[in-house]
Amino acid sequence: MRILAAALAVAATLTTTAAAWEPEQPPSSLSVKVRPGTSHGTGRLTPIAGADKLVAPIGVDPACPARIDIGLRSDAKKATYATMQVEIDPPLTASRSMLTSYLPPGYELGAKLLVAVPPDIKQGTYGLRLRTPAQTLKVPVEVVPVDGLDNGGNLALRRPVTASSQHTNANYPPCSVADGDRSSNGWAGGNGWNDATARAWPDTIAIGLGGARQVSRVDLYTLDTERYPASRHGLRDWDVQAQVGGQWQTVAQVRGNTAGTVRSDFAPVTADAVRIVALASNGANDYTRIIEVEAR
Ligand SMILES: [Ca+2]
Repeated sequence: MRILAAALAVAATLTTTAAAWEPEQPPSSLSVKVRPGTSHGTGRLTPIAGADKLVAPIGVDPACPARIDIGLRSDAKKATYATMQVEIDPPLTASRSMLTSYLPPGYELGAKLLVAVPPDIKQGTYGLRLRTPAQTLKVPVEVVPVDGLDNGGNLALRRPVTASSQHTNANYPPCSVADGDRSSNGWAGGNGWNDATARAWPDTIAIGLGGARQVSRVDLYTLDTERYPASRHGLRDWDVQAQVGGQWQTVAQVRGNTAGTVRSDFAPVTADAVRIVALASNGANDYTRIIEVEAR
């Protein structure tokens, strides 16, 4: 019986811990990862990038800069101390000027690179260069106003975001729900909003649409990973609202959700902004956690 009691005490402790779950401290968006890769056998250090170009919008919240995966693969025959220089054309600035680590052959070194765009910059194509002693990889950076973005029909992309609260940890900025990245894998790295008021509801987050636009659909991406499934850490209940003629109207309601992505369709309205009124989250029912909100 004593063993059972001890087990129950442990279970109770775990439950308490879950209820008080705090967003884990981020590894920081500037952290560097070393992981096994595949050597191409060239005997050199090869710069790599997660995309063949970076689109960097002008005039967005500095808390949500443009970002791209960068890295370095060791195709060397032996373990080596690998270094890559990161150069960017001014007036753009990058979050690091160098990537460096000890690397066994066939291993990759990776990091997120954040690129800040000053508001008075000229539209155009700028250069980002990733240099190893053997090779330079050039990644064009297309600097465009938000109105010039290819938004795939998502009227909320890179528009201004206002939230009812902001977590003291700067890695959960409200603007991250309109940064174009729907993946929960960026959680705690600047890619999703976590509100600041545990177990207090409602929480709201609103996104301007850059003018009056016809809207008939809103997609919400809540936190949903293997470690933090939506059924435990995601948003459960919310209203979708549209700002029509200066007034907020509820256009859709979601209740009892356990999925990572929810699409709400409604009769078309002409709105300046859309808003999520969060009413409850799953499991611990503690915080609102939203990765992305899209409007069409
Ligand atoms: Ca996002």
